Amino acid sequence: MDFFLLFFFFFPLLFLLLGCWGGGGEGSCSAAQAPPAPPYPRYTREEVGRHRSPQDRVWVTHGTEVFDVTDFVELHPGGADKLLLAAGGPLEPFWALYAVHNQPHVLELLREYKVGELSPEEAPPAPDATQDPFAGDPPRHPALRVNSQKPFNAEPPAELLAERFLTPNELFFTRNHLPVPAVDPSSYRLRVEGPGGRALSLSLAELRSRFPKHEVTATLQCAGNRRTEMSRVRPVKGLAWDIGAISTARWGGARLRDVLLHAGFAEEREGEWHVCFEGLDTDVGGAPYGASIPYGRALSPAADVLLAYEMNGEELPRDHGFPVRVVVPGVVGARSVKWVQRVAVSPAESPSHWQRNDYKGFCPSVDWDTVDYTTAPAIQELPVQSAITHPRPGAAVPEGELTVKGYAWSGGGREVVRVDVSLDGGRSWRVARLAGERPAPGRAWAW
Ligand code: HEM
Ligand SMILES: Nc1nc2c(c(=O)[nH]1)N[C@H]1C(S)=C(S)[C@@H](COP(=O)(O)O)O[C@H]1N2
Ligand SMILES: [Mo]
Repeated sequence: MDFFLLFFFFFPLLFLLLGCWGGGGEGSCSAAQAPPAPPYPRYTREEVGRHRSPQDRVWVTHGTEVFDVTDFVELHPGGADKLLLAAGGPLEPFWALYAVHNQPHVLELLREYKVGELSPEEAPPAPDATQDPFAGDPPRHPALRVNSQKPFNAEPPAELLAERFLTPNELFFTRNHLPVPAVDPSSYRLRVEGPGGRALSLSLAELRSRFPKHEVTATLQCAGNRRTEMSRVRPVKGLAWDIGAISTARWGGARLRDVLLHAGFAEEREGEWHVCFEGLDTDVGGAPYGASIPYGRALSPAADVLLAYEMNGEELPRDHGFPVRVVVPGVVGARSVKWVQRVAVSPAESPSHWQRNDYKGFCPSVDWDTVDYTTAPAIQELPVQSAITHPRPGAAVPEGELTVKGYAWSGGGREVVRVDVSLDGGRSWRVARLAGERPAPGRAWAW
């Protein structure tokens, strides 16, 4: 490694010297290769995004600076394939996964490749909903594996999933059913209502200041995670998720319980009650995305249900529910309603399509033409799950030693106690070393 680094540092210098000596004549030091100097040209994120391969040049950003690292790709100590994941976009989410880059010499090295500055963020064009309801969607990280552009559904590259316990916000999987609503945080209101309590209307500032901030590290998983593998057994309808419709973040917000108690709702209620959520995203008919959870879970202090306004220490990104989303740990992602605008206590489940006519499990002989959704309960807690993130299927592996990485998680706060790995089709097994946090019993919300 030391040899590598010396080589990187001295190479540009060497090049300059040779250029001056070898070239002879006047002005030969201002070689055509000389990197652009200040004032740097300005580029938009979109322009940077067009440089994603050695043929088109490989550009990346760091902060507001733009770099052309094409000539570094093959020299990268972490491998060309890894570096190329960041091509066309910001380095930060990847460098959050590989802390080896948090050293001054790495930034110095990067500086050699500077070619420009990002132009100040242009205001996004006013979305013309009649033309394209998705025109107002936010920009996304180019490394995401996109399963559907409109609505936007994408997952992080599988080989990065298990590199870090917390998934960087820019790489967290996104599952949208509808266009991303544009919410003005200063006029945002959360309504809370239903029989047995008084109606509340909370501003974002009130939600932040009136209730203690509670933090929970929780994995969210979409019910469709790994559908591509399932489809190999038998074709199923739905987005072709690989193994990445799952991610983990540290969520911060008010406990739903605290807000409901503040509104006067009782700790416990007789009979079957539900807490219903409505998002600000609506379908063409104006119906919002919605879902519900049982009342007991919403009120339970041990269930850690949040009205979250923070994700990994930052405000929620637009794709993940800015300014406020529900986070229901241990429960199928569909109930963690984003852009939540209304919380309603009700004797009935959410009337939403996504509560009543989707996200349910049936016998293998039932199909889309014969299904009767009323015969199955809405999925809440998910079962145990695990997948290998490295190596990927079909990858060539070296002779000798191989490190296998992956994730394991269970719904309902149930702790994963052991993961066994077989390298010979199940004849012999090895027990994996588990990384991550030590959870409180029954509250193992994270992978
Ligand atoms: C222009 C972009 C990048 C630059 C300039 C860069 C630079 C470097 C440097 C200088 C090192 C060696 C650090 C040391 O050991 O002191 C390194 C290592 C590494 N980089 Fe990067 N890197 C870039 C992008 C990336 C990306 C996008 C990823 C992952 C997706 C990545 C993954 C790694 C890994 C895994 C190592 C450790 C290799 C090892 O020690 O075996 N790098 N990088
Ligand atoms: N308002 C709203 N909330 C929503 C959705 C949605 O489309 N609209 N999708 C749900 C589904 S199915 C999942 S899996 C999670 C995904 O959350 P994420 O995009 O932050 O990963 O959000 C849930 N909450
Ligand atoms: Mo989902």
